[in-house]
Amino acid sequence: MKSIFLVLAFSTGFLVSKAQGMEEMWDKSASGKEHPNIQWFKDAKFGMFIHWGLYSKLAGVWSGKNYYGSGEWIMNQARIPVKDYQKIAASFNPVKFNAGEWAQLAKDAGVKYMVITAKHHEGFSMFDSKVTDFDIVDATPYKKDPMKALSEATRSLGIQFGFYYSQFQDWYEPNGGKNTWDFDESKKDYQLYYQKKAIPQLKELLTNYGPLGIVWFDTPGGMSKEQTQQFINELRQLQPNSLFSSRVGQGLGDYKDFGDSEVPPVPIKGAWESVYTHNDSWGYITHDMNFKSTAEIIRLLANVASKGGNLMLNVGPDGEGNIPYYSVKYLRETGAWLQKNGESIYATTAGFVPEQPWGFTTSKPGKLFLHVVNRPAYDLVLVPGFKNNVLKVYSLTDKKNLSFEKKGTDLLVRMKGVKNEQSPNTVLVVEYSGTEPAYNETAPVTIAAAFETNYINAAFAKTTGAAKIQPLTYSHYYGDWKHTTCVTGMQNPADGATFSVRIIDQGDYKLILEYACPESRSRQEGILEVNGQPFLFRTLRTSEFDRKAPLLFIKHPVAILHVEKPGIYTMTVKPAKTGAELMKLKSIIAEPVQ
Ligand code: H79
Repeated sequence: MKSIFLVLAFSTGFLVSKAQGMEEMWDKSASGKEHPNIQWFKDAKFGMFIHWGLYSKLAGVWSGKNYYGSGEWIMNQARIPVKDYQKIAASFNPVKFNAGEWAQLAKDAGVKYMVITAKHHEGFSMFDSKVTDFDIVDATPYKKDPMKALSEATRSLGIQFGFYYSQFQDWYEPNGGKNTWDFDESKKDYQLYYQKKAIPQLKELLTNYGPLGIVWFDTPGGMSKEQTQQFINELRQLQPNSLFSSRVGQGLGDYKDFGDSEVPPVPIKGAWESVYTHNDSWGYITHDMNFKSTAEIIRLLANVASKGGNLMLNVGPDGEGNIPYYSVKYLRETGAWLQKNGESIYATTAGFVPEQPWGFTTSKPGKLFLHVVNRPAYDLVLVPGFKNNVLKVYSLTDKKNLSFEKKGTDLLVRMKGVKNEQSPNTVLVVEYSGTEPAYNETAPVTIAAAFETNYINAAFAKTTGAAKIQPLTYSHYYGDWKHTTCVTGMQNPADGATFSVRIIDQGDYKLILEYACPESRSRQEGILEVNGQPFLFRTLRTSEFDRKAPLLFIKHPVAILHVEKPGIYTMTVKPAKTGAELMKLKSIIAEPVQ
C-alpha cells in the first residue's frame, strides 16, 4: 500500500488551486539546496528509461495466463513464489542484446541521459554482483554483465548513464520489502536487508561502472529520515557528483520526480523530471501495443519542457534483448525532430507565457520559443502578456522572418508561409530585449475562434466553498497510472469552480462540460454561469472513481454562448441545489460555431 501513497503524495504536493498559493507549489525553497552537479540534468530535458529484468522474459504471461498493466510487477500480480520465479533465470539468455545498438538508439533519439534497472522489485540483479548469486552472471546461461558494456557504450556517445535501483522492495529476499506471499512482512528485518544487500550492491554499482549521472531510487521504505541521510552519505562518498532521485525518500533527493506518468499543469521551480511509459507498461509485455506515437512524444516533451522539467521516457526490451519495434521507430522519429528543433528544448527553462490553444512556450535568455502544436486558422498566433520589446520573430528550422505586431501586451505573429514540415510541432522564435518576465499565474485562459476546440482545464479554476482542485490517479489495468486534474466537492450552490477566460473573437461558441459522474449521483441539476448568465443542465452518468479502473469522462454540451464583445469573461460551474457531489469536472471546452 505504501507505494500508492507515494504516487498520491507526489501528486498532491503541487496541485493546489491558485487561490491556495503558487509559492508553496513552486517550492522555491528546493533551489537553495541544489546539488552542485545539477546543471547538466536541468539542461538535458530528455532521458531514456529502460526496464529490463526477468519479467522481460515472461512478457506478461505466467502459467498460460496473460497479465496486463505493469509487466515488471508480474511476480507480485501472479503471486509467484520465489522458488518458481528464480527458475526463470535458467532460461534468461538475451543473446540479441547489443550495447552499441542500444546506445546508438539513445543517441538517435536525442536523449541526454539513460537510466536502466540494475535491480527492480523482483530482486534479480542485472549486473555482476558479489553480494548474491541471483544475478545475470551467476544465474543465467548468458553469463555476461550487460551493464558493463552498456555503461561504456552510452558514455562513449556523450550520454550520461545511470542506474535504477529498488532500494527497499525486494521480493526475492526474506527481509526485503513487500513480498507478502512468501514471507511475513511483520517479521522482516529491513535493516538487515539494507546492510546485507542494498547498500553493498549500490556500492558495487557506484564503484564498477564509471561515473554515474544518476542513481534512480524508487518506492522508499523501512528507513527513518536519519537512516536515509546516513544511507545517502555513505553512498555519496563513492561518487559525490552522482544525482540521487527524490524517491530515495524523506525529501532528501537531489531533484524531484513526479508520480509515474504525470506532468504538472503549471511550471515548477527547481530540477524535476516526469517519467512515462511508452506503452502501458515499464517492463516488456508482448500484448501491450498501446505505444504513444511520435507526435504524442514530441508534444509531451514540449509540454514537460514548458513547465521546466525533463521527460524520461521508458522502453522495455524483451527477454532476448530486442527493443520493441515501435519504440525504436518512434524514438528515432522524435530524434529526427530534435535534430532540427533541439534548440527549443535542450537547456531551456519554463516558458513565461502559459499554455495557449496553439501550444506551449519554453525560454532561453532573450528568446521565447512558441511550440505551435495546433496551428491556428488564418495562421495568426496570439501571444498574450508580452510586455517586452520584440526584436524579431522567425520560424526555427528555416529561419524565415515573420511579420508581427504588438497591440498593447498582445503579440500577434503571422506564420503564413511557414511550411508544415516540422509538424506535429512547428517552433517559432521570438527574440526580445529586456529581462525575462515572470510567469503570469493569474493570466486568463485564452479562447479563440481560430481553434476547433479550446480547453479550459480544471487546474486553472478558482474554487469557492467546499469545491477543490484535485489530482485523480487511477490505472486502467495494474500500475499503469493515469492522472487527471478535476474540480471535485461541489455539493451546494456555494461550491463553485470559476474560470477567468479571455475570448478573443466575436461570435457563437458551444460550451461543453467534460466530467465524470457515477450513476448514483447523476440527474442532478447544475448551472454554468457566464458573466452572470445562467445555462442549466442535468448531469449524465459516466463512472464511479476507482483507482483500479478507467475514469470515464463525458463531453456534455450545455450552452451556446453569443459573444458580442471580445474580452474577459467569468465562467462558473456549480450545483443548482444542495445534493451529492455534482461531478468531477475535468474541463470546459469551447467550440466556435459557424
Ligand atoms: O519501475 C516502475 C514501477 O514498477 C515502479 N516505479 C516505476 C518507475 C513502481 N513501483 N511501485 N509503484 C510504481 C507504485 C505501484 C503500485 C501498484 Fe499496486 C502496483 C499499484 C498496482 C500495482 C501495490 C500493488 C498497490 C496495488 C497493488
